[in-house]
Amino acid sequence: MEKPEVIKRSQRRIITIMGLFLASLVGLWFWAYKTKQDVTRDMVWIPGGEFAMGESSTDEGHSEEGPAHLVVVKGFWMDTTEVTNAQFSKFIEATGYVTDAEKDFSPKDFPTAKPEDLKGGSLIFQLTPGVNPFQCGPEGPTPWWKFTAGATWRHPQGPASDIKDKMNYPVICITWKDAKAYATWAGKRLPTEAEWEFAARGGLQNKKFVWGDEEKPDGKFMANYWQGGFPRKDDGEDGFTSVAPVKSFPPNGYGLYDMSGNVWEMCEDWYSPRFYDISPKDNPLGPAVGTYDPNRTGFTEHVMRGGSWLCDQGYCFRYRPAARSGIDSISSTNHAGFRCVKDKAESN
Ligand SMILES: [Ca+2]
Ligand SMILES: [Ca+2]
Repeated sequence: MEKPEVIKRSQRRIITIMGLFLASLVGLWFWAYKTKQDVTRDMVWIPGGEFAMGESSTDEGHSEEGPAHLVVVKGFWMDTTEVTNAQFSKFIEATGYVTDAEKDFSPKDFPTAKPEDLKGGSLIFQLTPGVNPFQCGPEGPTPWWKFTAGATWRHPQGPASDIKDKMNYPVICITWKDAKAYATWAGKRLPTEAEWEFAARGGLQNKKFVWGDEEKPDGKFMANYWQGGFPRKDDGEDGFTSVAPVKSFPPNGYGLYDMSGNVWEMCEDWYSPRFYDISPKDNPLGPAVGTYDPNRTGFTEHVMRGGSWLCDQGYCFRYRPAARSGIDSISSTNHAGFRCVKDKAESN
C-alpha cells in the first residue's frame, strides 16, 4: 500500500497533466478560431443559391445584360468593401510587387509608338465640355479619357497627387493582372461574374438596384455615381465628385458596401457581350476567351461590374446589379478597382 504523501504526489501529477492538456486544447481552439477570423476578416458569407441573372427587358444600349437566365452559385466569402489603398499597401510592402502602371509599356505591344508615349501611367477622366457622349463611346472615341504618365495607385490623379489621406479609398489605377496578384497573395481569388451579381443583389430578386426598385428611397442617394451632364459637369449631389471612401453609403442585404458605383470591380471571367446566350446554369465561369473588340482598345477584356462614380443615369446607367462591361488587360484607370472572394475552407 502506497503512503498517503505518495498518493498525493501522483494525484498532483495527474491534475497537472490534465490541466496542461486542457490548456493545450483551449490554446488550439483559440488558434483555430483566430486563424479563421484572420482569413475571413472583413468578409461576409454569401450563402449561394439560384437567381435570375441579367436583365429581362434590355434597351439597345444595354443589350449585353440579356437574356435574363437562371443561374446557381455555391456559397463563398466576399470582401465587404472594395480593396482599399491600406489593404493594397500591405500587399506591396510584403511582396515588393510593382504594378503595371508603374512600368513603361513594351514597344512590342505598341511598335509604332514614340518612346515618350510608352511611359507607364493610367487613363484618367477629365471633364470634357462640348461633346455628346451618345455620339462617342462605347463604339466611338471617348475624349474624356486622358492617358496620364505617372498616374499609378500611389498617385491616382497623376504624378502630383498622392494617397496620404486616402487609405480608406478603393485602390485604383491597377490592371486586372495586378488585382489577380493581390488576390493570390491574400489567399483569395477574384469573383466570377455570376458570383458578383448574386452577391450584389443582396438576397433580392429581379430588383433594378442593389437596394430595391426605387433609385432614391426617401430622397436619399444610396451609392456614389454621377449627377449632372456627363462628361462636362458633375454636380456631386450624392456628396462626391470623384471616388468616395469605402462604406460612404449603406450596405446591401448581405452587408456588402459599394456594390453599386464608386469603382467598377474586376471579375475573373473573360468578357463577352453575348455570353448569356450560351451560359450554363451551374456556376458559369464565362467564355474561354474574351471578345476582341476593335472599337474598344483591341485587347481582349475581362468583366467588370457595378458601375462607378462616372456612371450617370442617362448615358451609362451601369450602377445596377445586372449591368456589365469589360476592361482590357493592359488598361488601368481611375474608376476601376476590385474586391476578392474566398471559397469555404474544410475547417469553416
Ligand atoms: Ca458622385
Ligand atoms: Ca463598386
